[in-house]
Amino acid sequence: MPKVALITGITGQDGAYLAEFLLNKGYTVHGIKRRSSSFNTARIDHLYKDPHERNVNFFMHYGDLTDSSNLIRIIQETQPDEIYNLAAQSHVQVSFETPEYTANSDGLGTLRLLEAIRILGLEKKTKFYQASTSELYGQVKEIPQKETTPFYPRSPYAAAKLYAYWITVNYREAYKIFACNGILFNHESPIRGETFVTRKITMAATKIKHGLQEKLYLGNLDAKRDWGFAKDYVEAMWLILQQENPDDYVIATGETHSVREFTELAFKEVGIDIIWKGKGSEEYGIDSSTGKVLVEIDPRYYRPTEVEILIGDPSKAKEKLGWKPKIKLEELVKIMIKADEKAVEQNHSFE
Ligand code: NDP
Ligand code: GDR
Repeated sequence: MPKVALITGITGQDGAYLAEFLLNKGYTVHGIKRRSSSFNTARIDHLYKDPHERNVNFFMHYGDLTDSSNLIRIIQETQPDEIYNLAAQSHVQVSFETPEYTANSDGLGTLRLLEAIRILGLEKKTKFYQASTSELYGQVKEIPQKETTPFYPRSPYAAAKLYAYWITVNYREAYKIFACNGILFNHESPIRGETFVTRKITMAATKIKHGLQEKLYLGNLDAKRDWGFAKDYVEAMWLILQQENPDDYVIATGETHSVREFTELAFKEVGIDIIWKGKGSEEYGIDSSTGKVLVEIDPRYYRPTEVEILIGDPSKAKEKLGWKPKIKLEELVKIMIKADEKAVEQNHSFE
């Protein structure tokens, strides 16, 4: 019998890559998607199979992490060997505007899934992966950050994910559920949400090159992140659940770069050399050959509390999982720009 996986957040960046990865491994994959008034399945449409066909191994269920009865029913019906909890209100800045909802979906949502496993008596059968985050380190206490580095969340998102982290550890210890945290540092791709800074930058650089956008407005250029490639990271999620014992792992590249550096790389990739002038909120980026201002600061993108620097130490994952990142920043930027170029060209041909 093929293994059965249930993925929450299947319509997101990681959910889509993980679904593809598990289907390639021969899993039957069930995903939970939210009802929406507009289409929200663009990232997984290529995996869709008509449920009337034979040998279908990919199924979608309507659901929401804020609805326990719905989660219990889906888990009862699907009897998963592995649950990957990737669903979340995942935008840090938005969490300052919707803190209660973020706590409900990201914090309590994790508890609801773990309780469902317990209520259904699946403690011995169902393994559980929790999408934990480098945001837990927040105001960092150690560089680089590893599994033993103390947490100091700096946003409602991170505080909600802190609860989710610890409830996962607690259910592992209290009920012997094979429950694990992957503490993943930022990971990006051509299907990254368009309001996260990397994708916002690669799309803007591409559009500016093609004359489809005038300027890019950004917030804190000094923030530093350890950016990896999402496809590499979903493999780590799977590896974490294939070990003999449940445990928590940092997944990162071990390199850190500023938003300013990422911006320079993206513009360089489309053939524009950016030079920076001014300081703080007055800083701006110009095209060195034309002198045109292409990047400006909009303080609206500053966060009430910021995470200034993240850099992960993935040694444990390397040693125990045999995992290491294949794609580093320069190549990641190239992959993202190439995909955005293609999208711009395709849109053009429709105009
Ligand atoms: P996305 O924002 O791309 O995807 C989030 C997914 O969660 C979407 O499918 C979304 O549905 C779904 N979702 C949101 N709220 C609910 C809810 N209440 N009930 C059910 N589903 C919901 O995130 P990523 O794929 O980038 O990240 C996956 C997970 O990993 C998230 O939990 C995130 O917090 C965490 N994480 C991400 C990192 C990253 O760098 N990408 C790093 C570390 C952790 P819809 O499409 O309808 O909006
Ligand atoms: P992050 O990602 O908050 O690290 O959370 P994001 O790309 O939103 O921000 C990264 C850094 O860039 C700075 N920044 C801007 N950010 C956005 N979104 N838009 C801007 O215009 C901008 N200008 C500067 C931010 O201040 C920040 O310092 C992501 C999410 O995927 C989380 O779900 C996940 O847990 C963490 O990564 C690890």
